[in-house]
Amino acid sequence: MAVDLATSTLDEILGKAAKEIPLKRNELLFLLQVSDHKDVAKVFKTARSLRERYFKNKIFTYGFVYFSTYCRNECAFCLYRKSNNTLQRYRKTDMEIMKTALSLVEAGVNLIDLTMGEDPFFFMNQGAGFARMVRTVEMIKKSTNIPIMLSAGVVPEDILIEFKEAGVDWYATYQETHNPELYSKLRLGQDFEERMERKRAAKQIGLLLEEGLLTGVGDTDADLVDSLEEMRKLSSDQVRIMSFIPQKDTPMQNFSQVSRAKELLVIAVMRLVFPDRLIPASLDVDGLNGLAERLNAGANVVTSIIPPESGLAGVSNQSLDIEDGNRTLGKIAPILEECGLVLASRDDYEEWIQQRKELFAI
Ligand code: SAM
Ligand code: MD0
Ligand code: SF4
Repeated sequence: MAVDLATSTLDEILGKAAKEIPLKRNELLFLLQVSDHKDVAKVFKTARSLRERYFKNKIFTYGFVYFSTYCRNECAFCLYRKSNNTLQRYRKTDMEIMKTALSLVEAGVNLIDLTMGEDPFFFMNQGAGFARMVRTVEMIKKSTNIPIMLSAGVVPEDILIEFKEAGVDWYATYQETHNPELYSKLRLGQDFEERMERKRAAKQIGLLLEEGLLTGVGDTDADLVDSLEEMRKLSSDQVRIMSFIPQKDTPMQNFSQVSRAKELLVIAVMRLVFPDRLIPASLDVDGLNGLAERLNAGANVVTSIIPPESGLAGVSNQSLDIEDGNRTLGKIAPILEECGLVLASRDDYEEWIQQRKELFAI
């Protein structure tokens, strides 16, 4: 019977994944088509057991500092695209960035993610505007020794080196898709290869790398499988997927909302393909309410923790859960507990990144 065949195929694929035998393209495509409730639950269960093998029950947490919402780009999916003039933008001062970072460290996050749009103020004169930001990073690092991620778009390579020397550990720049044609409709006017190349350069310099996907933007399962392969080739240390949230006053505002089923399945498949990597459950997509289902699918990092009253924004959800304090460690901890998970310590996190950096040490 067809149903039995499908079940035995699924069991066979999951059996291979559990033994960490690399899955073939047709097997990955099969997994992305799983829709029966019980079958999806099986995929998630295997993903969780692989997470446990590498990370026990520990979950990492990242503080998010969106320090400038100005941007020179026109990404079709993004609220912060240059021509959106319905928006009140901000650029935080060095002191404000420091203060927010310190409060997040104090609260107990494992990493600070410093994110901005491609703010022309920083990018002017081949990146000369980054000089003060580099000093700010240095100050945060000196006073806290916290791991730091930079998500500032396609930063010039020499500036990336300066950031590395100042204490940046991670470079995050999401391709969204590895299908160049789809990319050109999403990241309007931005060079596909240049973005990929900067990630390879960052890895060469010795930075850890996060690669990310958007789903619900016209991507197919074949595109998603291609992306997994590209992530493997990049040796991405952290891999993510987020569901597209339509934004008012942007070209994609009338795209229909997608169910979260695909995002969750891809999180699980990422765990099967990259069992030892970091995979975020972002609070930016569905807030605190969406956390348990992402952890249940095999994610092991909670990202986009934002202090209330900081005047800071989210990316895919500008204000969701921020002022009411729902993006804090205090709110996350009980959800982890319900999932049988615990907050990882700074030592746990530093041990992971140290071991990961040593893998690629030149
Ligand atoms: N400006 C830099 C850049 O684009 O690389 C750094 C910001 S980056 C963290 C912004 C990311 O948020 C995008 O790469 C995209 O994956 C995600 N994002 C933006 N708008 C979104 C939306 N409407 N729905 C879901 N995710 C979105
Ligand atoms: C997040 N809002 O983790 C952040 C952002 C940028 N490195 C990450 C998309 O959800
Ligand atoms: Fe700018 Fe980044 Fe938004 Fe694109 S995704 S418009 S680069 S902030």
